[in-house]
Amino acid sequence: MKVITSGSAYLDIDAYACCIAYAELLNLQGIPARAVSSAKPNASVSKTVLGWGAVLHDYRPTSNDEFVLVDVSDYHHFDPLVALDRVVEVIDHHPGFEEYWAQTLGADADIRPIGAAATQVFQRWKAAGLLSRMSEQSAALLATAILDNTLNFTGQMTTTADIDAYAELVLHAKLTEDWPSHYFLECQASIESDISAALAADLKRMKPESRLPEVFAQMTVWDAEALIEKYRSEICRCMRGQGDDWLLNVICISQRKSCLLAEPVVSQQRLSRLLPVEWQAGLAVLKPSILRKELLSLGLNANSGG
Ligand SMILES: [Mn+2]
Repeated sequence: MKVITSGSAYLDIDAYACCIAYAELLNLQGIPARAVSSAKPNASVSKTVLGWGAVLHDYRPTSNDEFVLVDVSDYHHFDPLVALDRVVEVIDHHPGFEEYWAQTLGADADIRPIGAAATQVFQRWKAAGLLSRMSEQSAALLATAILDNTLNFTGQMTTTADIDAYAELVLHAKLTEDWPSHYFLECQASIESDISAALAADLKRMKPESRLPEVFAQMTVWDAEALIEKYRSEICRCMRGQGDDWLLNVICISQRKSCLLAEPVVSQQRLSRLLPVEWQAGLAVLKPSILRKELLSLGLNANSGG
């Protein structure tokens, strides 16, 4: 049995879509596979998305299981059910562990800079010539994962492969033209209904070599300024509870920018050392928007002298 799984902290729409759609492809190819996760979906897996009815599978571990990791390659953050020595394939678009997996798995590690891991999974379907047999749910999940991870195609990691994959998937899934705005507004409503849960659901602890604030939360919404204005004190209270070096990146889809919120001066300084940032009362705006993994690349490159 191949167990398709992802990270330990939370499951975003990209990880969720990749687990389900890749397990479906392998099963169609006669390779027994299950989409499994011990982590809970975060706000990016919206009510409408959950309503499509695609689900993760139950899992009873056996010692013969092999693991396929999607949308994660840092083995410190693997789902706890993973046995590291039985990882047979990695599909990911986060930087930092390319070399390790190239040495361990060779061609079975597919880690590259691309907007969404969902695009990589789409390409597997395409290469297998099985796209016409993909379920509508999987097509809708992969399409939505591409929207989310590319920030509606405004993110700096967006490639033409992401745009092409979305175009094909959206037809197959029969999604309407207003799906992007509908989706992102729905995510914002869900975030606003429980701010502290939304923060916890996309919060990472960064290592010192990342040069980033130790506690780094991120959320993607339609209107970032409205959210920060309305919920700033609650956000700061939650973040202070996580440590004294923290940053929140609120990605604003409608205005294609990032609103950074960091009250600790030390956290503001970390960012300012990596890129030009103008802080005003703990707030800074970056245009175009930037993703945590893009900032991580900046920090790691700064270390290697690049
Ligand atoms: Mn992703």
